[in-house]
Formats: sequence, C-alpha cells, structure tokens
Amino acid sequence: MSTTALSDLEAQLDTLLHEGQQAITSADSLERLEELRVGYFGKKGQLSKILGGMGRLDAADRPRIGAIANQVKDALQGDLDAKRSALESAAIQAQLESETLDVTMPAVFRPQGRIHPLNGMIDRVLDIFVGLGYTVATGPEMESDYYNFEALNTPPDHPARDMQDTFYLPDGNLLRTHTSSVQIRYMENHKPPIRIVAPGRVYRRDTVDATHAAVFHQVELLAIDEGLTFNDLKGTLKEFLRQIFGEDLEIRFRASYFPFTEPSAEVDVKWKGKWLEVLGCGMVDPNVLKQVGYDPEKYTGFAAGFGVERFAMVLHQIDDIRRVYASDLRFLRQF
Ligand code: 2NL
Repeated sequence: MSTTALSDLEAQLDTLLHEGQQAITSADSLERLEELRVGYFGKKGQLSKILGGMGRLDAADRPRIGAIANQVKDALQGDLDAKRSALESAAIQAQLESETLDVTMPAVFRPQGRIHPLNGMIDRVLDIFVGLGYTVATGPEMESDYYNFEALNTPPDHPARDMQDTFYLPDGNLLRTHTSSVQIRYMENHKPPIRIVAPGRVYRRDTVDATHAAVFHQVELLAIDEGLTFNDLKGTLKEFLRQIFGEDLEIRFRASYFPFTEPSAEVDVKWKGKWLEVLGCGMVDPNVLKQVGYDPEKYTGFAAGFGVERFAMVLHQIDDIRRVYASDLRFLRQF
C-alpha cells in the first residue's frame, strides 16, 4: 500500500513538474504567470494537495518525497523566475519599439502665410515716415460731409462732392473719399507742431477697371509747424520717394490744384524711362487751418496723398488692380 502511495505521489510530482514546466514555457503574460504560481504554490495549490497525501506514507518514505517535492518546487520556481524576467524585458522591448520616433519620416506640410503685397507696401511707407518722426493716425471710414469735404475747403458745389464720385449713405453720411478726414480730426484734438501719416481704406464711385477700384488704400501725410515752406515739402517727399523707388531717382513737381492746398502740385518719378505720376501734394490752405482753430499767420503746413495700390503695382509690376483683391493664391505666392 505504502509503496503504491509512494510511487503514486512520485508520479504526481513528476506530472506536476513536467506539466508545470510546459505551462510556464507557454505562458504569454505576467498575469498568466502569476495564475500558474498560485496554482502550484498557493495554500490550495497543487503542491499542497500532493503533499497532503504524505500522511498515507510510511514515515521512512516521507523525507524522500519531501526532497523530491522540494526539487520540483525549486525547479518550477526557477522556471517562473526566468519566465518572469523574460516577459518583463519583452514588455519593455515592445514599449520601446512602439514609442520609437522615425526621424526620417517626411514632415507634415504646413502652409505658411505671408504678408499681402498691399499690407507690405503700407508697412514700408509707414516705416519710412515713422523714421522721419511722423506718428500714425487712423479714423472712421464712415464720415460726415463736414470731415470729408467742408473742413477741407471743399464747398458744396465742388465737383469732388458729386454723387458720381462719392458713396452717400441713407443717413446723409458718406464713405470717406480720402483719409484727410482723419487729419482734420487729429488737428481738432492736437496743437501744432504736428507730423502725422494717415493710412486707410477709401471709397470712390469709380467704374472698376484695370487701374480703378471702388475701394482702395491711401496714405496721406500732414506736417504743421511754424515756418514750414514748400521746400520742406519737397525735401520730405524726395527723401520718401528715394527710399521707395531708389537712391538715384529723378523727381519732378508739376503745378496742380486741390481744394485743400495752395499752392498744389503733382509729383512724377522717372521709372523705367518714363515719367510716372505718383502723388499729389501742396501747402495746407489757410482756410483749412482756420477751420481747426489754428492761426494761419503763425502756422503753415504741407500735405500729400497717394494711392498705395498704385505704388504696389508699379514696384511689383502688377498690371491689373483687381488682382490685388482677388485673393488668388497663385498671385499671392509671388510676394
Ligand atoms: C492725391 C492727393 C492730397 C492732401 C492730399 C491734405 C490734408 C489736409 C490738408 C491739406 Cl488735412 N491737404 N491732403 C493734400 C494734397 C494732395 O492727395 O492725389 N491723393 C490720392
């Protein structure tokens, strides 16, 4: 009986060892490994169960089974430990591989914006005048008749006020036809000396074609001080135009007329062998100074105005003003 029990226990331990080793070898996770460990060595585990059968053995056989049981236990424990470190390092390896950055992969294409040629032109112009000591001034695009015309010595019957040139609003206001209105507002709120530059959108009821838009951009400059002369105007504009068009630029002043300046002039530059009109200017009319409460006996001033689109078109060789507003990327990418 005891011999049968002995060989039975030996057989069970042998089976436990071989099945256990196989199960440990094929365990594919740390969780599964822990399950196996508890199954073999836990309180209700297979080893306890087998050893529970030792009672049936002769006392003389017990040490022998005990020794075999210890060997089985050590062997399985060794396999469990080896498998555990193998699974742990495989997990770390898998994590390392999944988190690898492929630095040779092509980058994601991110389209890069750029400055619109018109804004670029405005920035350049303003930078030049800021460099000459001018301050940038802005104001409303919807204006009253007073700020757009009346204060600028433009009487009610002046052709510039014609319905065909100006967008009038139902409430009697209008869309400014120049940024001079900004300068009137500035003068109302500041005492001379004044050096300002007023950029902005202006509106005209023109028929739209390659050189005319109903909405375009203007920059006007205004200087008021004691003792300013037409020569100061010439010097300022020459400096400005040379910074824009180039150092050895030829410039010419032609007598002209504006309601708000006296005398008035138009300025041409020699560009690619031809005279090109680029701006209008003049000495501020004493009536304008009076309107804003300045003493024309004490102060004189000069002013000039020009369309920014025209500058951009000349410098970038743009043949049609409508391209400037079309937002066609094929056009815009050239700048
Ligand atoms: C042009 C000509 C000009 C002015 C604008 C001005 C402003 C004040 C007083 C006097 Cl507040 N003048 N501005 C003067 C002369 C010409 O613009 O051809 N613009 C597109």
